[in-house]
Amino acid sequence: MTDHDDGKTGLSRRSLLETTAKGATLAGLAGAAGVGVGVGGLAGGGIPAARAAEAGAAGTVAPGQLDDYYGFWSSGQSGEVRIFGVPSMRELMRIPVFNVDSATGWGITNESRRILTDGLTEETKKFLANRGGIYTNGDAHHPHMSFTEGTYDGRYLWINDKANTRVARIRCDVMKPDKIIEIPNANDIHGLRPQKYPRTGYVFANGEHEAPLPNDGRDLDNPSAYRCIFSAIDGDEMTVAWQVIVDGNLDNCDADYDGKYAFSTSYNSEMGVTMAEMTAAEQDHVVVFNIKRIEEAVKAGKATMMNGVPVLDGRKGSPYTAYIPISNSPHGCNMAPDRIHLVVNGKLSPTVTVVDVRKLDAVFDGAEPRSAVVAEPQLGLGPLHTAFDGRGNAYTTLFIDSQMAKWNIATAVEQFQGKDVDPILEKLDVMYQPGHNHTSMGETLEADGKWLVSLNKFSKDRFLNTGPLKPENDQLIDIGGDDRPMKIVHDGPTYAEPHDCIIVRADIVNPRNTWDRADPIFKDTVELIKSKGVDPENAADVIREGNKVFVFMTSQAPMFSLDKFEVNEGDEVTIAITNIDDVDDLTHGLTISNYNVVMEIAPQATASVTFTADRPGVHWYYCQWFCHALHMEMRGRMLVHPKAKA
Ligand code: CUK
Ligand code: CUA
Repeated sequence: MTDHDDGKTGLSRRSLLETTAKGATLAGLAGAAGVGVGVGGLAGGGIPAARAAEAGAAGTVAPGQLDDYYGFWSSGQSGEVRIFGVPSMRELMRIPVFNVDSATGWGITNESRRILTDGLTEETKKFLANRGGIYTNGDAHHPHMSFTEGTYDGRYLWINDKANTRVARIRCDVMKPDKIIEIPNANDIHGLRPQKYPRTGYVFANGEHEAPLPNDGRDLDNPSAYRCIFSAIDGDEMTVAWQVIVDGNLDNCDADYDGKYAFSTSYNSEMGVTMAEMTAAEQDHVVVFNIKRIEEAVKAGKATMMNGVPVLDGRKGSPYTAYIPISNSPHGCNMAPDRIHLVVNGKLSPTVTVVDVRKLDAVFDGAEPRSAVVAEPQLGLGPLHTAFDGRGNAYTTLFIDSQMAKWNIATAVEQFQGKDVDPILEKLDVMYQPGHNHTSMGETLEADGKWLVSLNKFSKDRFLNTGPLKPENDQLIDIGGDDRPMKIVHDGPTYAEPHDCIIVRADIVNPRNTWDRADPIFKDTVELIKSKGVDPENAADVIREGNKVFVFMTSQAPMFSLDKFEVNEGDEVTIAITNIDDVDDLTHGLTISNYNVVMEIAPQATASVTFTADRPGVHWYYCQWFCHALHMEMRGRMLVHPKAKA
């Protein structure tokens, strides 16, 4: 469906361009074969411009056709993960993670609340006890997939929560989070990347904000006692394996392709707390973590246990870390798929700094840290993040210039050695102020150099005015080959605020169509139902135990197995429903009117919710997921008897 070596339509870009005169077939082809063929050009060839634009706006994939890639987008302060199709840029699904969701009941159902609370510290549980028991916001920046031997393996996604210092794991077989953990000792997890080799393995996570350790109310005006912490999470167990205290704060991170090093940028090596202090030094740094030395030290018992986690002191001079000076306030940190070059993006400096990771062993043996720097091309104003095409080129977002700079890594190295060459190949205007960018498979050894997404922070005039709050603009760029320029083929307005995304070949991701009845996410609920002597798949039971009432039902289009039940005011009611439909896409739901209760029950799932029946009266419960011609009729009544008046 794309114009790159298209196996499906058999149409090449060239053959399409040659048929431009045949306007009638083109409208179809533009959709089927991709706007990458240049809709603007085709419009001149006989299709009305509006029609061509429509083909473009509809995306590069025709209705009914599937995308080549899954895109996993973060959503910043919305707290969720979004699944896109690439190259159509169609939003396929949302995965609630750190937010509370009105459609699925995430944050309301017992199953989701278990996942949202199991990984919290006792101190946080206490803090949340009279605040509804869960955090209701999150700030999700960096979604990244599990790796095996340098490429995505389709098992999991991880995502950080900068707002409440958490890391979530999403199971890619069902596209739901199954573990969310709070990271002790650290503050405000920002940068997050999985280990690429030999597998994930570790998930590296940066605590961005430095704070007193322990953070118990001391030291407001003694920032020299503030600490910043780098964490390695065991991605299989979802526990923190070890932590390292660093100098400076931590921003973004990445890992190498050899399993030896992880890297984190620091924009505040000064450990300043005011803007003037944070930007004072000419040089900040990237910290290199020596994974083997850290593991050995932890094993040898050299770490201090803090809140159950072994913590090493990796401040300057320690054997566990190296600090490579980088010009003022670096931000993104991106490992190239050539396995050699790490690109550190300057932000306040117009340069990116390229580190040759093969030179890091020598640095750990005492060589000057800057001896690992092999290039420092000047790209433009505000370099934030870099992506790669697997052909030796890099693409760096320039926030202030509103541009994407394409440059060649080898040429940048030659320039650094004194040759009179210019590594910049091309600059493309993007709309406007790009933060992250990402190429198809670009953070893996299988980077394929087909598509580039620019996540722009401002859309300004690109869309109909939505009032003072405007969408961001995620633009899809056809990288093309090295023989033709980059081309923006799609404008994608998005709600707050995708910071980062990954683009994964579709064959790597293989979600289920219906739930496995033995799934661990609702195992506790199934056991609860069985413990009361009820078969979840044939349930139509109301069981009272004191003031606790259990209501067990099934759903099968278009009926719940109970069309009414009665409880007393003040009862603690648990409703558990098993969706016995096993037809693809036949999701039911339960909403209880005027009760703040909602849940999604996808095919073969069991879901449950617990609430206090403190509002007397007849309350309809209904299925909120359109499931059948008689969907409106899929409802029942809960009667809450009022307490006898004294
Ligand atoms: S950060 Cu937002 S644009 Cu959180 Cu990766 Cu750079
Ligand atoms: Cu079941 Cu609508």
